[in-house]
Amino acid sequence: MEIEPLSMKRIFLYMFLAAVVMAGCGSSPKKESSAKAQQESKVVEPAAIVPVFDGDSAYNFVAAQVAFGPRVPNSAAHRKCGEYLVELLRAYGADVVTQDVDLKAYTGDVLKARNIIAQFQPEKKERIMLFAHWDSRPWADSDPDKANHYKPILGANDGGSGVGVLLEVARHLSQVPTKLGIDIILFDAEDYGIHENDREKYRSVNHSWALGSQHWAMNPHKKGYEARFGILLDIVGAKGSKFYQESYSLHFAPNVVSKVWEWAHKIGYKDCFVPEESGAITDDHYYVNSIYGIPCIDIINCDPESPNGFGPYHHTVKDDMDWIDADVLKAVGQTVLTVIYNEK
Ligand code: AHN
Ligand code: ZN
Repeated sequence: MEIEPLSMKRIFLYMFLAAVVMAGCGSSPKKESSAKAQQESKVVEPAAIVPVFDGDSAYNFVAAQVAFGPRVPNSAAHRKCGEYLVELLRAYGADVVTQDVDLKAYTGDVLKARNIIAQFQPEKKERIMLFAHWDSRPWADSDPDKANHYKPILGANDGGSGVGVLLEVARHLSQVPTKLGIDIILFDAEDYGIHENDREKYRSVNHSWALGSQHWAMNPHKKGYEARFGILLDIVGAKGSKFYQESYSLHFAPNVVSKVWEWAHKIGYKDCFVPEESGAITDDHYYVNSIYGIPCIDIINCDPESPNGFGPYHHTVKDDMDWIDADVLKAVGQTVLTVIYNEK
């Protein structure tokens, strides 16, 4: 019997959908189905081939960053991790440039910061920007134990998870090109914002967070740089994560929010991509939107019920690998891959 090409494509599409729906969002992976998905490493959609995102690989990329220790600007761990990220992205075939810059923290401290820009298919004019922050917070100022309030955080989830997902995306970009050019930008010094105990003393200070992205937005790596849209991944790895639609994202880039949540739902991640508005979060995307003008969104786990608005690990010494769930990384990463491989 002959099978006509379209129905063959359909069969692959259904196999793929079945695989992701079974994996669910934050459920433990079914060994057999994920092995099967691996075998079929390419997924055929009517319009696009979307690679299968490997949650375990992303998990390992998070662990690799955490193994350096807290990536606090001016520390040896920070510098070494920066080198690791540049080398890895180069090994994946990206044209990598860095912005090495002294940024002034609200404390007056000078941070030896580095934004890392990995350009895939740099010759293409039509581009998508994917970004995350790679530094970790110098202080666990939300820790339940006061004795930890001046200790640095490991930032497995806060920082590490977004970068881990993007490194796994980069691995796929090295194997299967997208129609558009992709820029993966890892911003530095996102998490040096005002310490809880300094709120009063520095109440007139604004814009203490996201220093690396503010610098980039005022000094892009290429003159006249343009991208169709951008997606920021921040705090995307914790068990049981829910991703609400963040308010600045809805304000600046409502179409991008719709596109991303629609794809997430289509491929089976309804449970964690909740189509409801959360609050506004001052994060790297705020500055890329408001200063530079690229419409971009923030995929970020927040918890409206918790005292600091995020999960219980947030800005505590417990932001470690124990919180990281490969299935959550997969839900986010597969959604991002589906979005970027479908863009033409
Ligand atoms: C503020 O708390 C103002 N912004 C949160 C952005 C953030 C911190 N993302 C990670 N850590
Ligand atoms: Zn943080």
